[in-house]
Amino acid sequence: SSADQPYRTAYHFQPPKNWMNDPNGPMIYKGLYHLFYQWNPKGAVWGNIVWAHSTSKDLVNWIPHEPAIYPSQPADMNGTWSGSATILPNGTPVILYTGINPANQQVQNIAFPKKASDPYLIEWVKTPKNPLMAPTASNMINASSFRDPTTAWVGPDGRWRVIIGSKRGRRGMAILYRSKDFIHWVKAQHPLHSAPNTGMWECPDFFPVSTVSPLGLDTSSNGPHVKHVLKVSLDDTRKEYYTIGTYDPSKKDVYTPDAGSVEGDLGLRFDYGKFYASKTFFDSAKNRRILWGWINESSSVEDDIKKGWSGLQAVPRVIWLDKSGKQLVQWPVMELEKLRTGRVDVPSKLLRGGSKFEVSGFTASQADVELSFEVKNLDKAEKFDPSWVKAQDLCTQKTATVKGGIGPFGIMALASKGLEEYTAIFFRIFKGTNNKYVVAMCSDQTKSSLNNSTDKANYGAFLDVDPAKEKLSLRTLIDRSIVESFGGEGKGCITARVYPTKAIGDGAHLYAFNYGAGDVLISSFSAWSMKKAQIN
Ligand code: DQQ
Repeated sequence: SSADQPYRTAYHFQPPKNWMNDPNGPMIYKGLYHLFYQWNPKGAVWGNIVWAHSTSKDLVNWIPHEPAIYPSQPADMNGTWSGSATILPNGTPVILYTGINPANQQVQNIAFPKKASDPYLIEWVKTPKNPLMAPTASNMINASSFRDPTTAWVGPDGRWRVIIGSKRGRRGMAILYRSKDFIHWVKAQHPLHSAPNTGMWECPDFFPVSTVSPLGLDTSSNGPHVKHVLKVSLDDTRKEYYTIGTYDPSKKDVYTPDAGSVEGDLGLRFDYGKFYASKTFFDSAKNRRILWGWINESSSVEDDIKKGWSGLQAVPRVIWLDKSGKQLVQWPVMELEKLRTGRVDVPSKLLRGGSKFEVSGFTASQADVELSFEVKNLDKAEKFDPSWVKAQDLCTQKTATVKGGIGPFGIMALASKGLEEYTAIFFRIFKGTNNKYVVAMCSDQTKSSLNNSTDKANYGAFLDVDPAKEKLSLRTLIDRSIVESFGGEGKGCITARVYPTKAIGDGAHLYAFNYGAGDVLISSFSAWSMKKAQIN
């Protein structure tokens, strides 16, 4: 019941029990959305991994199926790890995934639907030809760092391409393979891309984005008005980064990040909080690209075992290239709004420096909150200290109660009545150089729980928004133990896991606050209770 399980979520994807990590093989097939995921059938910690499977008509409500892929042949006897689905030109899907063989080497395998006429794709079969790609004495591939094939794409020469995450020494790389028939794969001489000092690249994702439209593109699309995105998950830091660049399969068949793009831990991120092993797919029904990402626990392993589960998926997010061409933007799929109920609106109001107020009348433990601020007078903004290279450092130093010039202003979610507990999501505005303002978005977990065994690290993102000309918007999805925030219309996303002990159920409240010296205007503020979705 929800009383003994206050941290289980109501509208985030979760298995009924046990450990879950990476999203695998997301796709749409015959009008049904499929999500597979790394799952431990035996417990709440990582191990015994199979591909669990669920399907959905709307990306909100999900029904569970039997695991689709599990160890069953020599090429995957010791593990069925992450991978991706590709829809072939004849419309049928195939899955490439990483198997762990009897020598504990990482190899790439294929699985086919047993009955392509079944929209649920319940049964999957493998070929005795597996593995299709493997480390050998001559190909120089590191057998313990060769995993997570992407969705494959076709070049103008008709050949398939796929990348697999790897490293050589400390150089992270995306090894490229090509194939004419999807069965015989030949390693390309050059990786699609690599970068020094980034370590193992897990779960690479490579996809095209349009420079002229927010609509998504099928993975093989290329040509004018198309840029490419390469995302990698860094095993060393358990953080992801992406670059935007160019890719022409008819020329060198390598990906080149745009000049000035940053590789590694200071690079751009889909999410500046907890978010890992993410993967996109092209939704051909609605012409959008959708991002899935795994949200790990911040609780102790002991607590995970006690509650009997570990891991969530972030809500599926539409992802597209920002008008600036310099970053991606994300927004929760609109289907999620079906769960909104009991809307509460706060009329536009001035939030004076040093004040706060409660917004009530909705279920604050399970909510969708959307608001925007306008700052008419930025005179009080403090000077930006350029040593704050990472917004996370700034947000760690300046928590929600540290007074500033303009900001902190934002919301306190999952707050107990006496504010012994709260998770604050807020903005600070600084004066930068060249008369430009620097906007930081923070998610402050330091007071999120009276339980001291949870990880309360703070997160931060710089937002490419000009507060002198634009509104500063925030949307936060609150779902019992997850606080998933979208700042600047989706330019900065931060996801946090929190485990309040008082701010649960009716004990949860929501406040708007401004602890800066300057006043800010709340120009819009709506909050909804969120209904429970039917998930697994
Ligand atoms: N998880 C999988 C691997 C992948 C890692 C194993 C990333 O395939 O590299 O469960 O979280």
